[in-house]
Amino acid sequence: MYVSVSALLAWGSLLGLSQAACPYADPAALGRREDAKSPDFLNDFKVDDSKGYMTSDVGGPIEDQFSLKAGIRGSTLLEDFIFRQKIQHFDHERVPERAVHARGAGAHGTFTSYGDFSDITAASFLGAAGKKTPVFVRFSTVAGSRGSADTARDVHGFATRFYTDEGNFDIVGNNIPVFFIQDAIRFPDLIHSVKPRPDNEIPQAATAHDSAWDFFSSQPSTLHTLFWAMAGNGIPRSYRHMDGFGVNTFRFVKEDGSSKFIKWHFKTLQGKASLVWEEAQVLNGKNADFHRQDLWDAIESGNGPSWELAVQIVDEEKALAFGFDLLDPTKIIPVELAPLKKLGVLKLDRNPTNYFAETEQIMFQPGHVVRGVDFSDDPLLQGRLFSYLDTQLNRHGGPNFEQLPINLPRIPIHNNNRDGAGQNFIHTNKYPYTPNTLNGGFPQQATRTTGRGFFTAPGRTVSGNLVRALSATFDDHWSQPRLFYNSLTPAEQQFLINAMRFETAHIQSATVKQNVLAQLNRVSNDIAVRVATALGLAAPAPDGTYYHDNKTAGVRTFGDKLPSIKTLRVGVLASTAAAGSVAQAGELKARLERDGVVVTVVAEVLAKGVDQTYSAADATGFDGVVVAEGAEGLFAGKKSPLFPAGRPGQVLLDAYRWGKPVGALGKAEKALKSVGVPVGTAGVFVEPGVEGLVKGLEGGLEKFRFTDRFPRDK
Ligand code: HDE
Repeated sequence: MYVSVSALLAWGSLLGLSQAACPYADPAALGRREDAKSPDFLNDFKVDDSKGYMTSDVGGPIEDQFSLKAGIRGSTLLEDFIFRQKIQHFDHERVPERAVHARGAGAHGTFTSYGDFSDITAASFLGAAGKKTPVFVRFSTVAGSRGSADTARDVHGFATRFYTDEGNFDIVGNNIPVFFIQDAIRFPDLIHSVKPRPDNEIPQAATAHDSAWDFFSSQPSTLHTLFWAMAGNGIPRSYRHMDGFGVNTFRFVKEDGSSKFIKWHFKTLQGKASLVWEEAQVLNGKNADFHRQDLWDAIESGNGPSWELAVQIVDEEKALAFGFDLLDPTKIIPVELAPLKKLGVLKLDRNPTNYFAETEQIMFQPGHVVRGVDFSDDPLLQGRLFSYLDTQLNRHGGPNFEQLPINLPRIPIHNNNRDGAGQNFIHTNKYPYTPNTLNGGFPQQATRTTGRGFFTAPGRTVSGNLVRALSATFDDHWSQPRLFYNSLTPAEQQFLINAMRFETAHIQSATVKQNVLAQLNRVSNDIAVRVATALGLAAPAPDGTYYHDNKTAGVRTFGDKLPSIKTLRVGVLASTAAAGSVAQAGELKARLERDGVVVTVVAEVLAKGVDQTYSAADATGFDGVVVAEGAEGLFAGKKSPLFPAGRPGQVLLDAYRWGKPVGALGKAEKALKSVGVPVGTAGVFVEPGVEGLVKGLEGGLEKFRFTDRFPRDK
């Protein structure tokens, strides 16, 4: 493996370093290859197969289409190293998938700091306005295996690697700001309870089963995260439309060694948006790749997503000042108590070249911190600091995975770690120990004052008796789920209730059902009653110990206008059999595309101006649906061998039922009527001309979902 000096120099400038200040300015100091062709660090590792002959792994040109046989009809020979090498490599292609977060997608981008934040942290990537740091982000679901569907209801991973000029820094976060448990030692129990049953490996990527709810209801620390997952946050519209959170409390450490507690936040600049459960379920079958496709397409079209990185900062003496413990990862700090301080913007703009080499082999660790960032004593975080490195040794099979191109820091590595499987570096130092005199004392020891040595908070102290227990300050599991629930719109509250009804209706055990109702009742008697009703059970009498009417901002996924409709998708339903229908759809498409909306014209057959057929189209693919004139005849029960019975009407009606804006041009209004879409209600747009329709429809896309269409208990 080689690292090119000119690639590093180019990274140096991306990192915001002047050529003179860049540590790679002296190629000799690096002793690595100097023939780089591109500023992309990873380019030096890429293999271009566009010319040349097929070779074996060791380089000789070969023919690999027939095995070597003893006679034309004879058996294959053991000496056929070409056959053996090819088959053997194939036999070893798979590595263990991640124990959790196996299903995911990632992309490259850049973080740009808004300013010099040395007044709060010594982290160099936050040290100057406009300073740029390359990043790679991987999004994921938690429970499903690598081949599971994207739109399973789940917590979603949001892991970010910053390739800073002082080493790699990872925020290994989620799209939900809290976690199910408070002590890392319970993580295997949590995961065993949500993963498929041990006997028949059912269900895949789902919590709607006995063991998950058995654990949730026996371990009420799960309730807060569970509430977020049962609301829209568990089924985001896309990775681009969700926030990210560091979850655990970390510390910012300043140059003088003083520190404060922080919580990391990534706020989506696309706006938060969620699917509704019925469409998420349909998507699980129709398009298991929905989220990865969305991210890929947005980046390919030049509309890569952005997030603002922010922190909540709290004095360490205030760890218990808010009525909960800042070391407890099941709690948010409501923004009313600690405002978000914005630090910079993260933009994703480049798709990976090779999924395995980049997205699969990236190894994030909460322990990848840089100067200026430190851990807290949060017992979940402490356990995470062990687990990621450990599981990665298993996945990679050896200790040198940090040398893989996607993991390699963009700065030189000097230490006395040696050998091991897959060692890529050729160390020239014959004295790999410290202290030494024979190598001139190198590599030198950096300290806080010499060589910008890495340090964790020098002031940290711990004391106390050894105990296997959690602090009583971690005991309240019910107030914050209630805070979350109180902060949702009534429609979202109903979605949450519906999700709980769906999940609990799958529970077989009467005991587990009763335990669930008892826990819900501690959050809210109203919730317990509404879930119990659907289960045909009586709810317990109110238990008001933790009831309150407080609310907080920023937790809901419905009810706020999206800041942009760019990249949202609209399906225009047309007919190739009706003169002018496809042309009118094309006119609407051209107009919407001027505003960045992605439009698919659907008709019976593929033809000029038609992007998709009815047989392959579905409302899950669109954020809004419009019928063009001439297509109305397809909705009145007309049968055709070209599409499944009723498909045009199904696309329109599903879009309506799932709360999406729908519409019709001119006489296509008939289509709405024939499938029962109530013309004249909110989010249903009928206009004679394209311009008028676009105005209404775009407002509808901004609103995203018309939640009044969903029936509510009250
Ligand atoms: Fe993880 N987690 N986790 N987790 N986690 C892993 O590490 C673990 C937790 C998160 O895209 C694993 O390399 C323990 C919280 C993400 O590659 C594993 C505990 C949060 C990813 C592991 C937690 C996360 C992982 C599996 C409780 C949000 C995917 C593969 C103490 C802050 C990163 C791997 C990627 C992955 C352990 C809890 C986020 C098994 C023991 C809290 C986003 O080591």
